[in-house]
Amino acid sequence: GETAPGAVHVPDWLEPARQSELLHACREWARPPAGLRTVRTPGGGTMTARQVCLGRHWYPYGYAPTAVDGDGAPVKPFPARLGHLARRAVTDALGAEAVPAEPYDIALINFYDADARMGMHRDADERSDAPVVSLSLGDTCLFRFGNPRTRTRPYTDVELRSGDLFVFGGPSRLAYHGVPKVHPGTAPPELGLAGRLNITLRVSGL
Ligand code: MD5
Ligand code: FE
Repeated sequence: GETAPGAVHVPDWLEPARQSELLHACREWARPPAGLRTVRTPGGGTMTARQVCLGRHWYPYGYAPTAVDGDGAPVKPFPARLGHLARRAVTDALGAEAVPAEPYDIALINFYDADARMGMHRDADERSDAPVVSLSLGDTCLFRFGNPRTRTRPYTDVELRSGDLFVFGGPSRLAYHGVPKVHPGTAPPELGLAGRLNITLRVSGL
């Protein structure tokens, strides 16, 4: 359903077998070099969700070709199949006319354990207004979708579950959002994941 203009939640978009495949791939991508790392913020804090990047390395606040705040190795390439997945996701959520002309070229994968959170923020480091595609695996979380003007209310709270798709396009592309809570032990048992994983697919415009 449409949470706000351009923000569309599609529950159960990934069938269980595709969730397992994607989880397996994420575990491979998380291995060194340029694997999973803790993100340090300019203020001296650390993000509680750990992250791995494909295509380009995100660090606060920009993109680099190497894991500049990790081991410095070149970032793993963005797999063509994630580009196909992104275009299919945008088509299903927003319609074929919303699929951008530029290729999807970045994946950011966030791993949340039971205590991880993500504070309210905007994703403004891309030089493209192409929709962001978000895929969730594992534990259910409380996702807080805000508004493009302020970090505060009004916001809409949505539960994101394993297999859910969320696409952020149009006026929702620059909305504030965050993950205030992960619900431990709520992942589908057959998936074999303790915690939550979120994959975002993006167009860098670089
Ligand atoms: C997550 N990730 O669950 C979320 C899902 C991030 C991040 O926030 O920056 O890696 S992506 C949610 C998102 C992306 C782009 C725009 C909007 C939400 N939005 O306008 O609400 O780990
Ligand atoms: Fe974000």
